[in-house]
Amino acid sequence: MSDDAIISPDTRRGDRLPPGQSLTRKWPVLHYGEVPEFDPESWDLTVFPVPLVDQAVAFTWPQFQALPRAKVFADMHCVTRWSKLDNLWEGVPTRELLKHVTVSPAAKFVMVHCEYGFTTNLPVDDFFADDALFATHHNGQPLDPDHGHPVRLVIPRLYAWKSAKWVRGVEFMTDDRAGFWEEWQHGGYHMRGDPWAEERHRPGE
Ligand SMILES: Nc1nc2c(c(=O)[nH]1)N[C@H]1C(S)=C(S)[C@@H](COP(=O)(O)O)O[C@H]1N2
Ligand SMILES: [Mo]
Repeated sequence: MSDDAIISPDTRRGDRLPPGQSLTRKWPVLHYGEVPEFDPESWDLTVFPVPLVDQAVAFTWPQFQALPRAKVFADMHCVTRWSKLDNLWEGVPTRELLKHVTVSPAAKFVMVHCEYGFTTNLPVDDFFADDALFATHHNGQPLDPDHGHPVRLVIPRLYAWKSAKWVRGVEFMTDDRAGFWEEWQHGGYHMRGDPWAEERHRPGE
């Protein structure tokens, strides 16, 4: 662990393994679809829509790289029941966006948009948690393409499917909408996904 890291509060629990999870020492790769190619010329990270933000912004790769950075020490819990503890992530805190846009109090949820149309939804407060990061590095190394290079979201206190890889956009919403794994045809995963409450699936319809 590094002295200057933000410590995710879940790593301070006496028992760091949420109910129904097993420890893994390896780092599994888990996603739907192909691993995208990274093109620094065309890559951007967009934040929208007006009027939920006062202005839509798009960070180019050089602009994103110039943003202030932080480290986060956190555990990772996949809904398929593996947990990987002791991760040191590095990147740009999600809260950094608040220095570039004013978010309306009417924005209650976020839809995260990724390459190839992958999406995931979460409450705005979880998105802006102190330990939430747009990560570029893991344990001192740039992310592998498989793990989300160049930028993935890390939301340590929710199940890892909310930690979207190859993130490209942040959409604020007044009402919640299901992302990819949250849609019924892809499993109906939970709209929030708190591992300590075992919020694996959405309550049935
Ligand atoms: N773009 C994208 N991000 C994604 C997924 C995905 O299918 N597509 N799967 C999620 C799931 S289910 C998990 S457990 C984590 C796994 O991250 P890892 O492959 O780096 O271990 O990525 C999440 N991020
Ligand atoms: Mo997962």
